Amino acid sequence: MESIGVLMACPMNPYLEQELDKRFNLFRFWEYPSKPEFLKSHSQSIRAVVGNTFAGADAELIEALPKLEIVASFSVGLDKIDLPKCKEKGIRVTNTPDVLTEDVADLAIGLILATLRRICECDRYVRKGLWKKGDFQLTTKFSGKTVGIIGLGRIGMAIAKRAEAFRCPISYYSRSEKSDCKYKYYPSVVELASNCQILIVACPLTEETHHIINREVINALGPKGFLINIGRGPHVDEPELVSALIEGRLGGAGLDVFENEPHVPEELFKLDNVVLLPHVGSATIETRQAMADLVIGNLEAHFLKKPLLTPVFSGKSVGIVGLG
Ligand code: 8YV
Repeated sequence: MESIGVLMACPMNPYLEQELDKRFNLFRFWEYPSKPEFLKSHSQSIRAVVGNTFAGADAELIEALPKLEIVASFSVGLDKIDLPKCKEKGIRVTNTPDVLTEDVADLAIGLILATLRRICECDRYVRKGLWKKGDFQLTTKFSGKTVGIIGLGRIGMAIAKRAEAFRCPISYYSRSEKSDCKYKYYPSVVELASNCQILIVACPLTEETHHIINREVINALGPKGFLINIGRGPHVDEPELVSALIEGRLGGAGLDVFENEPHVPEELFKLDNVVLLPHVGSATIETRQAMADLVIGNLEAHFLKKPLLTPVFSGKSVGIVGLG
């Protein structure tokens, strides 16, 4: 397989890079200052693209690679891949579901605790020597709070199970009600937000879920409500969120993702009621290795004409596209 051209869209994981390099003719896209020149010289040899949530395979790249057979994403989310274009051209798509579910759900709970109990701020308080001057202010209890989850896929469900251990009544919004689900369903995000204290975004980013958190939803969640986003930045109308936090129309927010990563609105840096993370939902050594192994396994399966491990499109049939 050493002669097969594989294009890595951006740096994502050293182990993945090293293992791809051992097996394939690996091109690191970011190392080429002129993308058009690179494509002119190498487009005929590239048969696979490896992308992630920062750089995937858009229509322009897909059109520029006439020999492209498979896009293997180092992520569960597929929002950086032009899926209709892949489908139209019979290009296979794989992602990395399941292996990251627990980490992302763990991080969601961590974000809730950090935001409500102000853990990061407490840490800063101690480091600055402020404890000697007096106790830290009181914070907000998590156990027993009502939790609303947008998107009850694998990740949403894993968060729900964890929140249950904190005695939290769970409700959810998704496109349709789940038949075998004990949690309360709300047919609109505004209704869900009006009926919970902690609202968690855990759905895939699609045209329908873009800015699913808007002014109306934020106002429904209210000054005592908390927003937790472990989905995608563009799920949230960020300027609306920032103004709601500044004006005290929202109690607080725990955010792992942002609209224009790695840029984070600077107004948020001044606020004490937010916790800001650099998109680290799946970022543990164990999970990133498992994700990398899935990417490699999918590429090997494809080129050895074996069944794909985690197909989204396997050429003819269409799997379920989702975050978790
Ligand atoms: C990573 C993610 O951000 O799987 C996803 O959808 O958001 C993440 O696991 C990423 O793709 C790692 O580079």
